[in-house]
Amino acid sequence: MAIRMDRIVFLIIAVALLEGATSETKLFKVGDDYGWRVPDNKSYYESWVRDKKFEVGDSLEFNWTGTHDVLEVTTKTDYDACVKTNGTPNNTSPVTINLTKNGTFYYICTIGQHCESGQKVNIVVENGSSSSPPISAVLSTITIVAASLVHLCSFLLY
Ligand SMILES: [Cu+2]
Repeated sequence: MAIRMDRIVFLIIAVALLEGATSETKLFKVGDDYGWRVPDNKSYYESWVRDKKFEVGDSLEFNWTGTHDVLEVTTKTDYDACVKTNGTPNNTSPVTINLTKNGTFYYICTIGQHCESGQKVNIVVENGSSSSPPISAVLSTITIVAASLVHLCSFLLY
């Protein structure tokens, strides 16, 4: 029985942590410690984005040394083609961008051929409170499992 009680305590802590995590806003350092630069691997930023979940209220921070900038482009066409002439790039590191609404957002570096070499990132922002069924689903599953274990324990105890 001791083992089962341990598991229940663990699950309750897990639920509490998950609930805490979902309500916090996050600051994403683009590229993490790698920063914002011409990547050795052209798909570096694509891979960086893959395991991230961006929500309204979060922010992005672009950090670099040397000569780079950040330009938000508004269409996938401009992003794919590295069109650098629509808008004014921000060239003072760090650049912090607050994610204030849902949608897909595109950022490129306009220096030289940096964008063509993979210094570009596109992120999808989803509203955490209304449109995140995966996390809610995980939470309710864990809650159900915890409740079942409590029920099972009391059944076995008496
Ligand atoms: Cu650059």
